[in-house]
Amino acid sequence: MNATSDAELIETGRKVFAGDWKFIWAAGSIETLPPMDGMEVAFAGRSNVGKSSLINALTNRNGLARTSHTPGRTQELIFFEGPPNAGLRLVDMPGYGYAAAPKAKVAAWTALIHKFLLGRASLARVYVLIDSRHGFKDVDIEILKTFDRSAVSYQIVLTKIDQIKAAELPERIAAIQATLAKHPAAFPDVLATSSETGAGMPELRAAMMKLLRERGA
Ligand SMILES: Nc1nc2c(ncn2[C@@H]2O[C@H](COP(=O)(O)OP(=O)(O)O)[C@@H](O)[C@H]2O)c(=O)[nH]1
Ligand SMILES: [Mg+2]
Repeated sequence: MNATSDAELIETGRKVFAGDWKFIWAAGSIETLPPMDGMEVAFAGRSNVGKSSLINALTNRNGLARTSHTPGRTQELIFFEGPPNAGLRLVDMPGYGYAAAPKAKVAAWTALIHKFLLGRASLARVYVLIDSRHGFKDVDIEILKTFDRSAVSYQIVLTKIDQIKAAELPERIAAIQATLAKHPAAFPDVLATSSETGAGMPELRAAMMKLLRERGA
């Protein structure tokens, strides 16, 4: 892609995310999902990785997705919808890897997510959030395997890059990419973000605009 269309996608993304974003639906089971409409992108990651903060930063809304200091609380798929005509929804997935979660709960999470990923034609991509300070944990790798078995492409988004030294970022990204080479469903580019400083938000918004275009929206 050339620089002109990059700039154009960033500007389109800025406009779409400057619009009105609202909560539309919460689903605790596969039977209670909202009817498919437009394109959806979902955000997955360990509890506390910064999913809710990222959705707030993307939409410039502090309280849109509740951020919580109590990990592992949300056990629902939460849907947010952008301005009319944008045709875009964001899905906040329940966090995984909460240390105190009982095995049955983990199994229920995996089953819900697996069904969601298999049956959701409107779902264009899953952004898998990874804390830039910690990189991949074993539980993340387990989740990547779940995603590999699904029909949906996924991409890694590093969070909280304001918490690491700028000089460390390239090696963190290289380490992630080395692991991704073993996961064919993974999109090879890694997005580096901070909800605190806003770093990476224009690029992430633009990436969604690109997906919308590829879908012919
Ligand atoms: N420094 C910093 N802290 C962040 C960032 N994103 C999230 N946090 C903090 O990390 C904690 C968990 O964030 P939250 O969005 O609730 O994570 P979730 O469980 O994945 O939804 C909160 O205390 C946030 O303020 C970031 O980009 N930089
Ligand atoms: Mg959250």
